[in-house]
Amino acid sequence: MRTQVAIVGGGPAGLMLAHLLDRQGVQSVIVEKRSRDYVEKRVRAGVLEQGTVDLLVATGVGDRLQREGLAHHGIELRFSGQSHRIPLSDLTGGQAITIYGQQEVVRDLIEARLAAGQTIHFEFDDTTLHRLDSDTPAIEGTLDGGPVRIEADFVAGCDGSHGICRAAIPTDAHRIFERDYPFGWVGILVDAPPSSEELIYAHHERGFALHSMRSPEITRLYVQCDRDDSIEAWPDRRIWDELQARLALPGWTLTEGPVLEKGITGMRSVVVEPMRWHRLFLAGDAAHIVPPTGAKGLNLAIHDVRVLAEALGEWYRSGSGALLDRYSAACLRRVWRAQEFSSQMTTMLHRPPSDPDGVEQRLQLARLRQLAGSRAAATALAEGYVGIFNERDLDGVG
Ligand code: RFL
Ligand code: PHB
Repeated sequence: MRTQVAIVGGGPAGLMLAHLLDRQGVQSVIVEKRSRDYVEKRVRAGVLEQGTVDLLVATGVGDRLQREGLAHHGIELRFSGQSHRIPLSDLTGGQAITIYGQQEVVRDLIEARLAAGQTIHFEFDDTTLHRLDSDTPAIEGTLDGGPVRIEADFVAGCDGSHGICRAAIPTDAHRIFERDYPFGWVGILVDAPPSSEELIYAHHERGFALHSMRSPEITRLYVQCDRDDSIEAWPDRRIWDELQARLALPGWTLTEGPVLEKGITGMRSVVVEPMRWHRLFLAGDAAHIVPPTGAKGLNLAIHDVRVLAEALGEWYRSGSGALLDRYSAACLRRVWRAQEFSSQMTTMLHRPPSDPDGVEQRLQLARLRQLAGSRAAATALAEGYVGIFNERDLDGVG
């Protein structure tokens, strides 16, 4: 098989890259380890920045998103038994976030690609990468039990945080910056209407909790757990008890319901520099991971592939590699800004495993009170949350 861009991974990054390339007449092949059913049901992100929504809509894959996505104009911070609203839109000149499940974005992109007559090789196994430092890189693997080789001009590594592409870069050709946070999240998807119209980020002495949603009928909830906890340690009743305690507010009730899905995830930050090695380009979680408190991972993945598609488009149109050469640096500025925002949100809201003299907790509360009392502080948070990252400095590769 021969194509122009071979894409490893059919998550949001890989699917959106293929979509943007297709719109410029650049051919691609996607290989995805999992089945279509699995990737369409994998529950993950829920918060889309305005820029992400605008790109999906502008490129013809936003119809259902516009119909079913929930526009949110504020978020709530809960701490010390009080609640404080950050009016995102008022503070950012009208920007909003949209609640729309990542698996819905994935479904829409798969549908668009298949409707356009393009292929996605699901259940592609034993992927290996070859000759990435030549002009003729290739991917090999097995499909339906038989060997397959795909030759290409470029390989896009969109295979997430546990993929093979990052590891294909020789250790002396890149640096990995990593930080593990000493806690994790237990997340549940619940068949019950949300108990609040907006997202609630709760700081509590028992630990962090988050109330989110997927639709007017489905609630998404997260509760801070220990880094090494297993999901078996969190039967449904324990999760509900912690959520009820951490989100409690006089006059407000958290509606419980059947748990549809349950998962546990560690919190870490990773950045790979540079995001390119010869003909291999990393994008999305393959290149960087942010702790989910800032709701930035999916949005960064979409931003990466927008920049990459633009650069590959230029290469095929004019033969110029100038934008490809700037790809990594252009993405990394936004990545580090998102890391900084996510790290601040994470540190401000989670209970550290050890805080013997209570200093950390007092610093967190001082910061939260500043957000509640200062328009300047709240504006800075709102800009980070909706994804206004000094556009002139961060956007595009030009
Ligand atoms: P993905 O989604 O992991 O997709 C990678 C794909 O590659 C496949 N793959 C392979 N395919 C072929 N050969 C191989 N050897 C392969 N190895 C792997 C995998 O099966 C998979 O289909 O990465 P991508 O596309 O970069 O997308 C990134 C996002 O998934 C991620 O950043 C977000 O989910 C992060 N995130 C959030 N981001 C937001 O912007 N807003 C949010 O509200 C938000 N909430 C979250 C989140 C992530 C969470 N978890 C579970 C870590 C909430 C949570 C709890
Ligand atoms: C979600 O709805 O899954 C969600 C919302 C906000 C976050 C992370 C995840 O910060």
